[in-house]
Amino acid sequence: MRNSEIAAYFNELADLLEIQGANPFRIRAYRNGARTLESTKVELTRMVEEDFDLTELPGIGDDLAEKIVAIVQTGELKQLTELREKVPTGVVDMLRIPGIGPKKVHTFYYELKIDTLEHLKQAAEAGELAKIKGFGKKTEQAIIEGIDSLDLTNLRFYLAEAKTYADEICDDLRKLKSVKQAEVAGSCRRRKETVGDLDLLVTSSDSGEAMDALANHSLVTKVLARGDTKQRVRLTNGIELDLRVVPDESYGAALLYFTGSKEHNIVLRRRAQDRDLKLNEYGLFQGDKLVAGKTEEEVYKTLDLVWVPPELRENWLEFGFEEAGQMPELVELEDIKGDLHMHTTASDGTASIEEMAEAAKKQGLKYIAITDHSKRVTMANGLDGKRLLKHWEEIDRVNEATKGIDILKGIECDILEDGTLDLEDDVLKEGDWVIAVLHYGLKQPRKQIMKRLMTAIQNPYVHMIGHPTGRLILKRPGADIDMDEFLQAAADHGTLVEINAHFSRLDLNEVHAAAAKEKGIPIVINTDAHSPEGFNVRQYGIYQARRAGLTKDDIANTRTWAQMKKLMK
Ligand code: DGT
Ligand code: CA
Ligand code: CA
Repeated sequence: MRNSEIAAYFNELADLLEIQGANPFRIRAYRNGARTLESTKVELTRMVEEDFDLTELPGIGDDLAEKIVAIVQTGELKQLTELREKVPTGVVDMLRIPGIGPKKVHTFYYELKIDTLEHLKQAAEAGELAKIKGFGKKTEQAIIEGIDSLDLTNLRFYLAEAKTYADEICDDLRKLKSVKQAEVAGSCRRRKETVGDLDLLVTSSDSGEAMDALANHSLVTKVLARGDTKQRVRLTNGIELDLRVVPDESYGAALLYFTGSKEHNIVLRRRAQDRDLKLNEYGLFQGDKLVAGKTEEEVYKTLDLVWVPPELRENWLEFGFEEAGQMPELVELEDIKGDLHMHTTASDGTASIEEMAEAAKKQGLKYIAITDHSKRVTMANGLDGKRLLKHWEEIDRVNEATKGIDILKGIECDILEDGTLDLEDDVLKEGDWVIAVLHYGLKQPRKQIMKRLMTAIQNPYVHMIGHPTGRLILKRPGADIDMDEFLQAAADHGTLVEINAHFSRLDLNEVHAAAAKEKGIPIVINTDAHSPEGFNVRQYGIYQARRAGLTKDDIANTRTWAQMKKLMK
């Protein structure tokens, strides 16, 4: 435990005490103590282990010293745990509003009984805050703007990051004796592109053990709230996680409930009502009698439904599949045989052709296309026609010498701003696999963007449009594309489209990927790897395809290269 983490306990303690209206001297003592700890160079954990007398440090008296020892030895501060139970999380959240301190929060909570940011904003908008002494219209406006600026809904994380953290914690909780089952739920289980917060579900004979283990986990920096069966913590990367401990007989119902989506759940609850049943996180009930709840399958079955893969639980495609009596067998990672988008040191990759081929083999792939950048991407040392033809000779040589995988001659060719391709047809036609992409001028008007895409789609040597919109999730929107026109043209000219598997691209998105399937366009899932580790994003492309309801057949590179060529122009 770092000193700053110990200090955080005292700062939180001071905040909570002040919200409660405790003695100002005590509050100040904790704040000063926290400051002292933050500036102490010696590691406190070690000092405690070595039995050093902490009261020798300036600003640390008996009370603080005792508390530091407790924190280091147990990871807990009893007084803080008790205070957290008394002050709702929503009230503590108010401290995040710029210019709002514990004193004002005290007034909101104890005088106005406001306990969430949402209600606080509503009260400010209704002019209720200006009625109390010391608050004016200006403060109200500042509070409204302050809450908006927290941008709570937009604080989201890439699936890849959220899932990595959640999986590690989940695996560790599973190792506990008292824990029978543990599963990640929420948007992470549905494999959404981004995750707001993590939801973790465990069944356990001893909820305390699971919660203690979570509180002490190396990825957890702070316990935000703790009840008998619920705990909310903050992880080292800032994402928050809700843990829920449920009895074994409710596991399926709870997993269903906390996986969501809310919209999917609403439909399920309505179906339950139609059958005179009641569905909640504890089970499916007939009166007081539990009729299903141990597994998700059981609950679905009682509602006359087949189990729905979590990726489809958005009240979008799944109930149509149910009605038609055909829940699709969604594509799986193991189905993928080739990867047709990657880079080497010839442009901006970090590994050689051989190294990429070896790494691909380890992933179980049977063929890859090396697709370095074309010359327009000067930053990435893009290839001109002459260098590309040489590079392709080299690829042929390496391919000859490499067993167990086919290495294809590819290129990621830029579609220039003026609507022409970065390389001549005479060059492109020598390759096995040509990707065309938009990199520059993404903000051009729709008309020009469409003109560029049409050039590429209609080119007889272009096999696929890579990351069609060029968006970067959480960073920038994609180009303004008439998606229907784009996909229709691709279908008409036999040009394939990509789901780029990189977690910041996932381009096409699930709605457009489903539309591509509708038009009968084979979709290619590629990693766009720039290093051997780059192949690790393969799974995210699969999740995106699954969320679009796509099966093995819908994905072109689940075929062998020989079979796949039949789908290409
Ligand atoms: P997120 O965290 O914004 O990425 O999205 P979710 O889907 O993980 O949402 P979250 O964390 O608020 O809630 C987790 C699940 O719990 C959600 O998918 C469905 C369920 N849930 C939460 N609140 C409600 C609710 O008010 N009604 C229903 N039916 N389900 C809810
Ligand atoms: Ca969530
Ligand atoms: Ca949640």
